[in-house]
Amino acid sequence: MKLRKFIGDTTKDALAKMRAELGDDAVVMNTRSLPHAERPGTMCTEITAAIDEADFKEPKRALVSAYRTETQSETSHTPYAKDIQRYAESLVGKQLQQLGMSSQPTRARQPQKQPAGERTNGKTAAATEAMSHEHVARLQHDIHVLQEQMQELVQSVRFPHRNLFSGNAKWLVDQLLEVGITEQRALDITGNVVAEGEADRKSSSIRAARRRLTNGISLADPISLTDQRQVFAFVGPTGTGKTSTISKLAAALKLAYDQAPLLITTDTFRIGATSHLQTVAAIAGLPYETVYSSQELRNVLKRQTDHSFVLIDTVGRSPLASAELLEIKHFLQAADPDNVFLVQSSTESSSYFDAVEQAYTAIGATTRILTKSDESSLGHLSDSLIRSRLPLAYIGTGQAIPDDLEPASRTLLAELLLPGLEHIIANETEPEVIIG
Ligand SMILES: Nc1nc2c(ncn2[C@@H]2O[C@H](COP(=O)(O)OP(=O)(O)OP(=O)(O)O)[C@@H](O)[C@H]2O)c(=O)[nH]1
Ligand SMILES: [Mg+2]
Repeated sequence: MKLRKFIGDTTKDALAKMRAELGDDAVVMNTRSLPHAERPGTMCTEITAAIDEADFKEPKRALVSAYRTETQSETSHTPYAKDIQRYAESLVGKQLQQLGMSSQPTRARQPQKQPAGERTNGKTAAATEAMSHEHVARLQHDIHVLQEQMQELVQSVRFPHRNLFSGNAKWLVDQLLEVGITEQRALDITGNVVAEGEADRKSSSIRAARRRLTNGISLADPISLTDQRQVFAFVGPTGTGKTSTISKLAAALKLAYDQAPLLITTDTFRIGATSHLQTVAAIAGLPYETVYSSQELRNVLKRQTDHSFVLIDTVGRSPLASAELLEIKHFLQAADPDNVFLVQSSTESSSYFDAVEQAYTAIGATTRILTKSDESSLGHLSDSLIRSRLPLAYIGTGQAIPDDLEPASRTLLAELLLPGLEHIIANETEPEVIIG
């Protein structure tokens, strides 16, 4: 039996090193957290691994290397799924054997009565209890290690190309995949991050990946006061937040420019829809009109000329409802707006998101507003946002009116596309520069 220790930033990193060195037959004997030698204040993981001398002479790297060659050559990964499954089973089996448990299903044992003469006294009972505590702790620990190994295997089967990377780069690929970024984009971004030497630290790799994620997304300027009246219409599927966004914007514009925007609703289709905006207008003291036809809308806009901003609400429609979308198009033609904001929720799937864009640009949408970013990461929409012809103007970050609406910026987008990693950036503080 050969024993070796491996240190990594995480258990996953240490396991990867172990496999690279000892092959797939290595067995984890122990893991523990240690203070990081190079980064004071942070922890790393040490794994003690064991392997039979015989196995070590002939490490089973064949599977990994064949696997890599296969994935690099762009062919299907499915033939290797079985190998990985077998490997996973052998790992589990070994761990169970190590714990003195069979990996084979066994028949339930009958509880055995202890002969009266062999009953343990108080001292041995305490010792037995202490041992069993230790045993349970060790079991819990080993199960945790097993879970991590299984997760690693499942990831490798789902996303085989991630195995082209190791260390921080592989970790970055996993972070990108976890928020729904496509495998192809995750690999492209990570490849660039590595090539530019930005994967030395997790914090620098996060920053670099975020820059790359947001670079291709086009942004629109937020609404500002001009010397002309500006008319804005808001369209989109049902419930995406059109009326709420109009309410937020109306309040923000009134606050910023001391100009009360005129609110108009064309959403007379559903009972109660008009009262939503009407109530907001009443509370905020804003002028308000309801119109039932495109001609009526034309008349109102002709009559009401002394407002700097006009915000027009429309009924929510599915991208598949072509006849109803045509009605909205007629309203838009009558209003001849400066901008038609397509209001889309971050919770939409990427395919629905694309379908909505296609249907609504066909009737005149020019700019995008993303809502409900507080309910979902934007990772899964990354490809759609980069491909899109609609620049992004605002991001809705919650239900509160008027606070939860932000002008779109790369900084905000970066945090929404790859969220939840601030603690890593904060922990990996730059080393102090000593001069002299
Ligand atoms: N969490 C969250 N909820 C939001 C956001 N924007 C809007 N909502 C909520 O989404 C729901 C629907 O909002 P509305 O403004 O009525 O949506 P709409 O697009 O006008 O809906 P229809 O008129 O029915 O098509 C409401 O409960 C809003 O509070 C946001 O940014 N975050
Ligand atoms: Mg509405």
